[in-house]
Amino acid sequence: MRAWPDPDVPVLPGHGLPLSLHDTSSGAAGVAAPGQNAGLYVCGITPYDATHMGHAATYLAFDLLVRSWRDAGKQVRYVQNVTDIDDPLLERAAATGQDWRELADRETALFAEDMKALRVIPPDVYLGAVETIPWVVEGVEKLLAEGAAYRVEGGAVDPDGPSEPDGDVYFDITSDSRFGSVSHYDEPTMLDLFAERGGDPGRPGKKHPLDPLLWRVARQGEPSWDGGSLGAGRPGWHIECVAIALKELDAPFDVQGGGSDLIFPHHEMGSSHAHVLTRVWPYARTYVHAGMVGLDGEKMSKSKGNLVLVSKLRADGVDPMAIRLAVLAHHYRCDWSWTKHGLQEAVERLARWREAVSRPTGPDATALLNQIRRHLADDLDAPSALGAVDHWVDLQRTSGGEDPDAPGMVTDAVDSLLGVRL
Ligand code: 5CA
Ligand code: ZN
Repeated sequence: MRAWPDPDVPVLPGHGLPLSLHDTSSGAAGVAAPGQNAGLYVCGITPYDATHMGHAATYLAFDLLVRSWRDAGKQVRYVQNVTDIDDPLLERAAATGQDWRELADRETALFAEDMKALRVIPPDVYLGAVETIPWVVEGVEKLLAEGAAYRVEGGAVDPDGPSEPDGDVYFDITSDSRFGSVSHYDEPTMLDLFAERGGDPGRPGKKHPLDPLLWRVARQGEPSWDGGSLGAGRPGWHIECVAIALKELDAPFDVQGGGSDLIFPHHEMGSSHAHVLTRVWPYARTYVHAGMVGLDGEKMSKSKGNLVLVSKLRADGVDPMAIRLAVLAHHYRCDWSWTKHGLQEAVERLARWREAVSRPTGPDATALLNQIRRHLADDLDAPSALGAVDHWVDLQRTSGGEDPDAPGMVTDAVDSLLGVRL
């Protein structure tokens, strides 16, 4: 799958600092990727609807990470998937009378346009679930051979419902001694979240209600692919990301990222699948989760329909750099709500910054560059980095300065580290 083009990223004088990140699994902050190389896997979109501000905020958080890592001289290998086959996609396609492939292609292309407009650095490896099905089949066959997976018999799930075929494959969560080590949730919480986020706790024949689907055998009217010894079918969700990550990154890799709605079950199950498959633990050294973005106090989600779309704002003529600033005004780990007021503040901030750097000289900006780097190295504290730029801009607007290099240095620092082109 082709990602979107790379934005230009100015190279800055000096270099960035070791970057500390909060790890969901340990609950503590620590330097992520202490070596020369950094491996990053960020869970990608399920393309059944357009990119909303919540998705954008999550990808902008990891964009800041990639920018800071690169600034610190690291070789970054960034992998992202597209869940281009899954229940929500088929359900939306059926409800709206579209072909599921056309829906996925259209929304994936729109996402790329949004990411490009927001100057998000694309992943180095960008793969769809459909194009990596043989890797999933290989993984599920291995889990079966290890005794960590089992086939479920068919039959009616509820008396009035359709009869399910034999052979869906499920993961046995008790096969992983470390199950629970990512989220640390108790079982009632896990059961609630599992049911809410795509799991099927009530499926008859499972050994444990939390056991997740690995391979869904073909049903009438559903797309399916060759599954080797598994029979024709399609992948479960968690194994999709594990199969891609284990092929494209060495386990353990540095950061597994996504929104906080992926802590459980998605990243918990991924960790367990990978532990059994590789015997290596942890799967990712650091689990990084972005907070949930809402609209007027409610979680923004496709199913609730309360979406603020990046593409709609762009079509309304909002400068993508203002969208970026509106998002970066919130720490990535916070839950927050999108508001018109927040966007208006970002529009005004952008105008102030642009005016300040358009002058031929300004106050020395070396200290500002160091401050931006320091704030970002402290768990990607973008709001404080924006505050540091505000401070330089205020100085420029009140007393000005004589340094002819300063406006250019501020422009480059804001572009390179915050992705905001002035
Ligand atoms: N395809 C899977 C991941 S493998 C998926 O969760 N897709 S998604 O389209 O639902 O979400 C894409 C990314 O946006 C995920 O990292 C998810 O955690 C994040 N996300 C979804 N909703 C929000 C929200 N309201 N606020 C912040 N991030 C969100
Ligand atoms: Zn994922």
